Amino acid sequence: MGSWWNSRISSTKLLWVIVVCMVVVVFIGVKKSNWVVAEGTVSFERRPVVVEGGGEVAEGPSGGYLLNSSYPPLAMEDEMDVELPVVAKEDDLNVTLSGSDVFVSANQADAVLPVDRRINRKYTSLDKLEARLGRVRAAIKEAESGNRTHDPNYVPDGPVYWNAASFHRSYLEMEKQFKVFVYEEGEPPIFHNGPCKSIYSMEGNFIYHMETTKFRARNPEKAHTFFLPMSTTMMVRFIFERDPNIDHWRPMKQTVKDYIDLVGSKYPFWNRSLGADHFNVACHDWGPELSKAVPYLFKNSIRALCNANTSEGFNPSKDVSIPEILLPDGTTRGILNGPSPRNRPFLAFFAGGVHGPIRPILLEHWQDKDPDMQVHKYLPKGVSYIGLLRQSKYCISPSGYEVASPRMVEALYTGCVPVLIKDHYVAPFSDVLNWKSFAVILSVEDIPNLKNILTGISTRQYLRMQRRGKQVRRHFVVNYPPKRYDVFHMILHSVWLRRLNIRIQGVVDS
Ligand SMILES: *[C@@H]1O[C@H](CO)[C@@H](O)[C@H](O)[C@H]1NC(C)=O
Ligand SMILES: *[C@@H]1O[C@H](CO)[C@@H](O)[C@H](O)[C@H]1NC(C)=O
Ligand SMILES: *[C@@H]1O[C@H](CO)[C@@H](O)[C@H](O)[C@H]1NC(C)=O
Ligand SMILES: *[C@@H]1O[C@H](CO)[C@@H](O)[C@H](O)[C@H]1NC(C)=O
Ligand SMILES: CC(=O)N[C@H]1CO[C@H](CO)[C@@H](O)[C@@H]1O
Repeated sequence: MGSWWNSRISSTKLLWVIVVCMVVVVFIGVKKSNWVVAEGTVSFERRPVVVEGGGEVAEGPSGGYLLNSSYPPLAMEDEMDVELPVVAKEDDLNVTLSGSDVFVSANQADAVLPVDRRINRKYTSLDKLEARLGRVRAAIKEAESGNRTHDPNYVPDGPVYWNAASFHRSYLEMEKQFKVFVYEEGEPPIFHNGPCKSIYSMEGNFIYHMETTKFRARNPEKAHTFFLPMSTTMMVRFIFERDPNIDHWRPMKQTVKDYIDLVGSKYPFWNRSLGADHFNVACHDWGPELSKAVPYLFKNSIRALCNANTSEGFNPSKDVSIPEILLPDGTTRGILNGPSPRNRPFLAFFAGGVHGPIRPILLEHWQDKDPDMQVHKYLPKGVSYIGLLRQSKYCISPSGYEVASPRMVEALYTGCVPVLIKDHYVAPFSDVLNWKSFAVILSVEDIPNLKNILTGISTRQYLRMQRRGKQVRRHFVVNYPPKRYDVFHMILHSVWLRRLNIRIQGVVDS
């Protein structure tokens, strides 16, 4: 044991870790790296991540995600086969996230010595993997100032990105390195399945594409993250409790809990990170609530949610906002284009149900008030919704019952500039995209002034936003099979970024 070890760990703590222990180390840098900070568009709240039992608190980054360039130099791959220091030096760590239940007591561990050797080998591969991620972080950081890499399909560029060069490098590194292990446990229709049509289509789409993509690792030892292939929408459809005398959440939450218990007892990975390198997707309104079935799923795991409502615990430093995309027949056929700005006679358009607190205010001020402002409840028969999107310069996307709505993607698909009126919402891919460059972001208080605000935007600025909206469209398009830079890859990239921001470390001391 090195002397630094003795000097840093008290003898009581040493007892805990004496034979085998696992420590999850979450690296959270403090630097505001502008490429992933969504200034103003969304509120990046600081939310503490509290791990039960451990009592230690990991603070979220102040303002965005970080790629702290001053990670300690990492050993080259070849050297990694030799045993590594048991824990990172204290100054390497920002926050240590270590629940007491990740420690194995000396007595327990004595009895299972053969297992230790197995675990030992496992950690070596984890350490290699982490070392490679360390080099990726450095490469992404370097890309901010370096020359651009050639890319045959598309080179991200321009103000729609917080930092196009860093994003590009991060994307290319993801393509080279990222490996996701998909648990095979669970049966359809709840698992390995999900809707691919209609409003929750992103759930089924992602699950299906994740199971068939080249990013899927067959060997979990080589995986950076672990995907939980469960569908909230399918749970609601098949095991929702309709008896009003019974807690209707219970069977669904029990299913989530049973699944995590199953994979957590069968494999070492959930316990190793307390869920921090695990992720799931949910587009259904109840996704956030069902994730509460397992405290670590809610607090530690990467939850890719359509309903990225910060008031419901969405934490942008670890969770991923995904777009809600309404696919009537499961494809984007016929909805991916629109006329030029010159051929858009209406200033603004909205049509939809009077759900939630914001829409009544919008309708009160603008329904049937002004022919430039096409604001309606439901459209009369024979009037085309998609046609009005195409005839309008700005398309209003207010929250309904939930923050997510397919309207902003419909706007981008049809060349209409989205106007977001949402509270507590983190827009999809805000880690990479600067929404303010291609959308108008307003608060509820702006509604009475809506027309003035929109007419106050110069034609030049409008044309810029419209052009940029067409540029980012590729990031929201659903393809079969997925294409580079499309919505599947953007969701995966957001997960990749979250994974880059943590460091998981197995500790063996023998
Ligand atoms: C990066 O992380 C190191 C160690 O965690 C820390 O000492 C340093 O202050 C951080 N750098 C910045 C710019 O935040
Ligand atoms: C960037 O490109 C220029 C010209 O092509 C070259 O001279 C320079 O060395 C390159 N810089 C790096 C860091 O590769
Ligand atoms: C993970 O922890 C749980 C609860 O502490 C335990 O029941 C389970 O057996 C552990 N899994 C493994 C693979 O050790
Ligand atoms: C977001 O979460 C808060 C807190 O649970 C809730 O009051 C609100 O209705 C949710 N949805 C929207 C659209 O804000
Ligand atoms: C040990 C260490 O460097 N801790 C820092 C982690 O980051 C927070 C801010 O996010 C700092 O306040 C801590 O000092």
